[in-house]
Amino acid sequence: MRKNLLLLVAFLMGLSGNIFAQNGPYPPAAGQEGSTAIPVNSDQFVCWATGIQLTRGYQNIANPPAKVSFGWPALGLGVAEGGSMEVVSLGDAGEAILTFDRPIVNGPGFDFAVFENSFDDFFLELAFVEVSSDGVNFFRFPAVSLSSETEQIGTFGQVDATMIHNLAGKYRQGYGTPFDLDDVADNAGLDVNNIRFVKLIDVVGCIQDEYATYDSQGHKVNDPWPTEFNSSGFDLDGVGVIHAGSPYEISNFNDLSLATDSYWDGSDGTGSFTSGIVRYVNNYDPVYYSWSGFAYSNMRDDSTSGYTNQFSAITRGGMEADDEGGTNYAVAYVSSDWMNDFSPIPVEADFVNPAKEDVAYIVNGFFVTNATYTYLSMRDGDGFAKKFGGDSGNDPDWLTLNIYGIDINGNSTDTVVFYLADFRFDDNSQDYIVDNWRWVDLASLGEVTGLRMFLESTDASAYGMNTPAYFCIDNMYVNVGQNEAIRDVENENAISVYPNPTSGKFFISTDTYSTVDVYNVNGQIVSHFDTDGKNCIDISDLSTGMYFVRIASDNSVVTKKLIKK
Ligand SMILES: [Ca+2]
Ligand SMILES: [Ca+2]
Ligand SMILES: [Ca+2]
Ligand SMILES: [Ca+2]
Repeated sequence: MRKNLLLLVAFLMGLSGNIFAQNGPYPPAAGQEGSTAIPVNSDQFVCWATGIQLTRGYQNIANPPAKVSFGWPALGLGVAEGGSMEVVSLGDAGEAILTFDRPIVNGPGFDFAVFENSFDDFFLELAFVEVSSDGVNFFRFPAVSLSSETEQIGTFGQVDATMIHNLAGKYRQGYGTPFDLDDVADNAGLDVNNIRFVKLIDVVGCIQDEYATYDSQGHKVNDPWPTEFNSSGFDLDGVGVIHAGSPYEISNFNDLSLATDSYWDGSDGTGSFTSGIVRYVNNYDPVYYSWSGFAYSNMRDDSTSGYTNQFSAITRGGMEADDEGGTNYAVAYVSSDWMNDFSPIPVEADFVNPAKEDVAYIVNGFFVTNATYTYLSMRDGDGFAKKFGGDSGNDPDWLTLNIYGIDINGNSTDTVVFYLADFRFDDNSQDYIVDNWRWVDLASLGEVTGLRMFLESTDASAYGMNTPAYFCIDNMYVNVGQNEAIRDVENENAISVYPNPTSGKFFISTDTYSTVDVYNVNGQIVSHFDTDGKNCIDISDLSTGMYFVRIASDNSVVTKKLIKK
């Protein structure tokens, strides 16, 4: 409601006319000659962000602690709506890190574009833009702001688009501000043909020394400030990609059917579930009705403490959840080895492997958050586990998620350690328990045949962890394109299957094969065909979904992915 009021007031002020001539050297507003603005419906866009790690900033950095709350993370994903409301507000100095189903690459001209929600060409709320290939080292586009460094652009002030460059938010809603990776190509540590992350950082826009941020030329960046509303700062509508590499496989659990506010815990005895090409192992004990390993859920309870709420994430839903929560994610429970030394038994994920051949892929990473049960136990303590920090708040407690891979030879890789809670800071105000979806980068593990994960806590005894041993994940990105064998298959133009997707019959572009086997995503053969001189295969009897078609001839085997619709 306050947002609407802000928009109305600012709109009426805008009607009084723009106070600027075009004073600067940079491209003008959308629709004007020489503008670089790209309309949201442009066919240049090949994909949009599919993952987001959001860190909200203050409504007013000079008057903490109230933070912005307008919109929700998923409003920064997918195709930009081009309106005022379908956005997520970053707040003063807030940040968003976006991930994509495909790497962004440096093609001719602009490579991606960022959409903000400004309702006109002047109320421009700006953000710095950075990119990364590894999720660790981010490189900022060389921004320029030639706006006044001595006169604050006020709460409803105006920015001249011709005075700013390489800052997101330059153009009004419905028009993307484009970025060319050529501008950051000289950075060691950045592969402009493998950009996996785009990071947006609200500029704050205050010119007081205490809060000022600076452009690449040392100018203070000035934009409308203060904007002490729940929608303060840069408002992200979406990030569209113009030049992209080969797609990743994404395991996001949205391909699993689940009723609202429910979960699957393995009590049907199947022992695992599959999302995309990743298989998640579940152990269910029918005697004790207990489970460990992975489950999946769309539970939304972020307030009920205790074991009865073991299937909820503190985020109230998965990566794509809206204001109502929901959408699927995975919940893991790490049991301890009570038969022996009570050490944690790692939970397991590996890949669907239809050809039963050794495959290893690079897992880019996934998003993680705390389970509600674990979060509330660490925050408040419970009958089994301590309150993190202790009564004084000074105890240096922590909870870590530890992830390692299994390489093609069956050996364990290095371990990536991620802090789900960290109270080791001398300044207790910096202590935190993760309550949003956070990216965990796993590319450093190299090519793996699967992942193993376990938890460790400072609150433990000889009988294992006291802290509830749960965590939640969503959106695992697997880079199958890095695997030479698979890449060769994908690039095998000599044999194709078509149409793909198919509703029943499909054709193979050769009749020299000897056998065709169709595998489901669990690696089970569901159909077998011997050559009979025909190249038409009928799978009308199979249910809809993804299959692998393995075509064998005397001297080669080719596996093709096929969608039955
Ligand atoms: Ca480019
Ligand atoms: Ca805005
Ligand atoms: Ca949006
Ligand atoms: Ca999901």
